[in-house]
This record gives sequence, structure tokens and C-alpha cells, in this order.
Amino acid sequence: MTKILVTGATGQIGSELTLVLREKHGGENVVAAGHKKSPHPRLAETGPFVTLDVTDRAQLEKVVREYSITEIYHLAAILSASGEQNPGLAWRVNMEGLYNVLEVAREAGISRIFWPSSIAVFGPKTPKENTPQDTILSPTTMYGITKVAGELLCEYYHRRYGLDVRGLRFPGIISSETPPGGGTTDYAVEIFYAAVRGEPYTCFVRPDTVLPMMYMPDCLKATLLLMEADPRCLRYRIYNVTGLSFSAEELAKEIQKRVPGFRVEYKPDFRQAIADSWPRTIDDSAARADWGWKPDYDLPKMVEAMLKALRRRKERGEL
Ligand code: AKB
Repeated sequence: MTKILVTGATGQIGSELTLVLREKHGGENVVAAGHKKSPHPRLAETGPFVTLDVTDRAQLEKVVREYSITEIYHLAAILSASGEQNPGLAWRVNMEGLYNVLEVAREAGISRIFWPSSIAVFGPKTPKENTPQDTILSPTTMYGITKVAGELLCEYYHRRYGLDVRGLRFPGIISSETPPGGGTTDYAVEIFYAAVRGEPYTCFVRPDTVLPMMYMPDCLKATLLLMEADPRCLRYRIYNVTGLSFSAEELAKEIQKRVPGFRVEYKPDFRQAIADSWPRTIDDSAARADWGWKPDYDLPKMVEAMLKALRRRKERGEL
């Protein structure tokens, strides 16, 4: 019987991934864990919810034992922009959290682990276009450093203890349910909220800033595809994946086609330097070849879907 623990379940990816996993495995078999005391009602009503600080190993061990957990999706993390504001916290949550998960998994004989890496593993010396799977990993942010160290740690636990850890180097994730918190790519989500609320948007990166992104349905699809893949097909533990790449201005224009009069101005802040250190486009051919990855959303399709979903939320009085 599969019993899953999702850490960071109240976050942008966790809040949607938990519901998809519950549909697949049954609500009672997917334990959502977050550090926030009050989760979204949908999370609390569809299965168990526990309050968990991933830096507390004893607490993690207790949850794994109590619910007889067999798989962990470890999503709890501090993202790039927050990590630059508080590097110590980013190190503690990202590194101690992952180490605790891997150690508890090893001791408890957990069969599989999912852990998200990020395009933040790349740095200014990495090729910016079609960034390859195997390339220079020399990030300049604390978040990126924890992701590179995390990838190496996952590979170590696989090689040394046979733990089946799998992960994806996620680009910026765009979604309509739970806003991201503290990332550099957050502008690509915030801009939609402003457009639907009828407010102007001040973008914190330059209009010509191009970053790799992915719409949430593609993010969920990639995660499930990777986790279901035959282990014999996996040449890597952690894969490059991407959905689409666009500049901040291209995104604004695509929204303006559908929201006439929507105003966007650009006031780059400290996050510009982070964005400038990351790739513009990603080569995810290894993921495509090994486990059949293919995104469904291009820019117009994603913008259409985001506006529709947020307008629905606004009608329900949620925005
Ligand atoms: C961030 O901007 O920090 C994240 C990421 C790309 O990992 N969205």
C-alpha cells in the first residue's frame, strides 16, 4: 500500500500536487505537511494534514512512523529571492530539511522520494541558451547553492544506499491557485493577479528579461511522469525540464491582448541580478528521451488558461 508524505504541502506546487496525489491514491493515503497552522480548507478536508518543520528530524520521524509512509514528495524550501534576504534560513531549511528527509527515508526503508531542484543550479558561467543537462553548475545565489548541494546529496544517497530519489530542475512555475512566495520568477504570476483585479502592475525585472517557465498542469504532469517512469530508463536522478521561455514584455503583451488597457511598468530591483544569472532556454531532451516528457502549454494557451482560472476565482470572491 502506497502511503505518501508531501512536505511544503501548503506551498505553490504542494497545494496542487497533494490534491492530484490524493485523487490517484485516495485521500487518506496522502499526508499533507506544512509549517502553516491553518491549511487551505481543500487540503484539510480531503485527507490528513500535519504541522511539520522539516528541520526537526524527530518530528519528521514521528510522522513517517505514525502514518507508515512509503514515499515522500519533499517540497518544503526557501526560494531564491527570500534566500538572498536570509541566506542562513535558506541553508537550514533547504539543506537540513533535505538531509533529514533522506536520512529518515533511509532508516525507514522508504521506497521513493521526489525532490524539486531548480534552474537556479545554473549560474553566469553556464550557457544561457538551450542549457544542457550536463553543464557548469556554478550558481551565485544561496538558493542555487543549496540546490546544487541537494542534487549531489540525492545522487549520493542513490549510489550509496540505493534510495530511489528523483527530481526535476523546475523553471518558474506559473499557477492560479496558490501564489508562489519569495521566488525570482514570481513576477510571471503576480502580473496575472494584477490584470484580473484591474490594477496596474510594477514588474521587478526589465522588460527584456527572458526566463524558462512552466504552467502548473505541465509541472504536475512532469512530476507524475518522472515518478512513474521505469527505473531502468533513468540515466539521471535529476532532470532538466522546461515548458516555455518568454520575456517579461512578451508576457505583458500577451495579457494586454486579452485585457485591454492593462498597464505594466518596469522597476528592476535586486531580483534582476538573480534573473540575469539564470538561463533563458533549457534543453530538456534527456527527459523527453528517457521518460517521454513533452509540455502541453505554449504562451497563448497558458495566458488564456491563467486568465480564465483567476477570473473564476474572482467571481467566487477569492481574489
Ligand atoms: C525561484 O524563482 O526561486 C523559483 C525557481 C526558479 O526555482 N521559482
